[in-house]
Amino acid sequence: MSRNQQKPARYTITAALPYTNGPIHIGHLAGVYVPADIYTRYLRSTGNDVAFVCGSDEHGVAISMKAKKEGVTPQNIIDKYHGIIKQSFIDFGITFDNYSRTSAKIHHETASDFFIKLYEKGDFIEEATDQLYDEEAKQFLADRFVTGTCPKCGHEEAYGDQCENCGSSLNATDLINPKSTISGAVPTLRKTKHWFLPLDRYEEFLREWILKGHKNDWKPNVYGQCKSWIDEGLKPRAVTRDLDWGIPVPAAGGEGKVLYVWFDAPIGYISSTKEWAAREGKDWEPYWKDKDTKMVHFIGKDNIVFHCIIFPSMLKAHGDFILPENVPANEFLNLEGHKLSTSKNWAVWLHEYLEDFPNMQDVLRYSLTANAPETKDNDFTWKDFQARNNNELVAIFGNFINRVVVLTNKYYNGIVPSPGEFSEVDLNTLEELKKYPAIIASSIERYRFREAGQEVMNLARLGNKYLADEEPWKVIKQDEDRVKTIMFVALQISSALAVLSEPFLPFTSEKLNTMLGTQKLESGLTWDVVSQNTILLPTGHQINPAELLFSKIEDKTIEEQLKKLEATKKANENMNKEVTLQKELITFEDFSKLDMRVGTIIEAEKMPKAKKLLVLKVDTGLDVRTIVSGIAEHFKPEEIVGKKVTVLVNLAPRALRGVESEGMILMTENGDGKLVFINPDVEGVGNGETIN
Ligand code: B3M
Ligand code: ZN
Repeated sequence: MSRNQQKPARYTITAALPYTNGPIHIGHLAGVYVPADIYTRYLRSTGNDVAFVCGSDEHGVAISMKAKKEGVTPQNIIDKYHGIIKQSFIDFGITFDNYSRTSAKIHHETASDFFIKLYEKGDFIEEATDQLYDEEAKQFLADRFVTGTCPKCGHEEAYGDQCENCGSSLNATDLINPKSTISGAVPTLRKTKHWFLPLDRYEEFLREWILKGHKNDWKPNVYGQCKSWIDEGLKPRAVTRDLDWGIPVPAAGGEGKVLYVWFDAPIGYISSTKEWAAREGKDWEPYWKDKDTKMVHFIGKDNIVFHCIIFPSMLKAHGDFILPENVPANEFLNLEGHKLSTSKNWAVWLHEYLEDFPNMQDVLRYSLTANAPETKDNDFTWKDFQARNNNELVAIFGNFINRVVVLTNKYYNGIVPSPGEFSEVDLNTLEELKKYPAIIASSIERYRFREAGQEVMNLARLGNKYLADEEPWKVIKQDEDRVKTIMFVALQISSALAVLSEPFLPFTSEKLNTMLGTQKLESGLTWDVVSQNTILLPTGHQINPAELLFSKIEDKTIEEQLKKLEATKKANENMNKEVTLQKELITFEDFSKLDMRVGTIIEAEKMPKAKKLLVLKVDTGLDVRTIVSGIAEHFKPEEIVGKKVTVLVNLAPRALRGVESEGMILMTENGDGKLVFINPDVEGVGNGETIN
């Protein structure tokens, strides 16, 4: 029996707190937020009591690095991106009950209290140990302030606290060949006191709770990672840092130290719940302390160790809180065959997507769900995005609904007709319809959202095929009563679709419910109503006019997106290009000998029998002179006449192919390898290009 037929339950659903060091992209949506939202919408639609909480993760080295890079304070960074991220979630219909932030006072208090409870219970090991230190930057190196080779998998860009390649949680001193990301220096070791969570003491608990208790219901990719870490042996982990940005350590000797971001951030789920409950006049404690509450953490695979090993050990040590029932972590989404990367701008940013595809959130939600990296990394391509939209949303779902609503308005002024006797096809179709709520519920409850989303599309296929086979637009000519029955059946399928699609296509579902006027139904249309009835829209019910649910995406639109990515790739190549070494030093006297003037090209022609040379007449302000320039493969003569250029006028004249050239026009090369003139408004020239 699927859960939606059991008594309503209480759920706490958490979604990973995004770092506020940049906007969010499709990988975040696919990996964490759309699956979490689908699950939550389904739970609400089946009458459960749900707290869906999230918030901005505003501490940690990632924020400090971004601030340093942009020359602003960490507070500036978190204020800028907290707002952008929060708005993106609203725009994409991610229905958090609360979206908080870890810089909030309520979180500082909650996290500090949590630390003090463990501290006073003596759960921490307090110890001065050797930690990596950057003698140039004069600071300890933790987390992303240091990179090196992962001792577990050999990945060469592992961070001080974690390897993103294998997901392992690391101590910075575990890294092989560590290097400071601040100064590039090789770190030294210095003693400093920290508080350690003795994970090894929780091995037995973790074995019992995970390896025995969740062997069959946790996803293999999650269970497998947990098993390998536990089997490898768990070590004490420092939960404090020598940093100036974060929650101050509330313990003697904690001056100048803060809580480790991965100690405080998961507690952010608790503080977000408290903040929500206070605003709603609810009691937060049942959501975190009642053994009947079901808690599910939605995360990406790089967060598994923190949500399955470290945070549960903290919760166990604290003693007041429940543990997660499941942590259905997704793998990573790639973009056009390459890893999504904030730093390389290799991403589809949500705010930019909406500029290019206004009001098409559901198309992205649908295509990301259809390609969700649920069991392995997967790839988002713009071609697939277009195909999902045109071949499924437009051609099946949209086409079906449009026919039903247009024909009902055309034949019956929008009034649901009274059906005659059902044919065998009608009865079989209604039997099929009856199965879908449970089929989709079962997939959702097993966190198989790709499968569930395709079952919703299969329901649309059922309707689309039924209408195409029954052809009411033809039958109307000879058997009006038959058409009434066909349209009646099709309207029932449409109503079921309006409800069952809501977790996946919330914006479409809302439009569909409006078109069908389901808000006017006495009992309202819920998952349970759809599960128990196939007659959902009664005879005589008035529906509303049709509106298009989806529109075709043309090839040129996709080409524009691919061009944007191409430009990003070029810019990255340009940034990564080998920079020619600096020439030997010259004195200021040497430099002052150079006489460079603004000039204008007033004539240009190709040098006969010399494919690279143009002969130019240049007005240098001093005179009009001839200059021979090797730019014939980059510019047509006619396109540079009148162009302002920078001219080295006191270069000794030299004869080129019999023509005396008096000076040099300064050029450089852009990311595409094309020569460009050096002048104030030239774009796309990367740093470090030679100027000759
Ligand atoms: N801020 C997300 C990340 O690792 C991290 C999640 C915290 S959830 C408590 O990118
Ligand atoms: Zn690794």
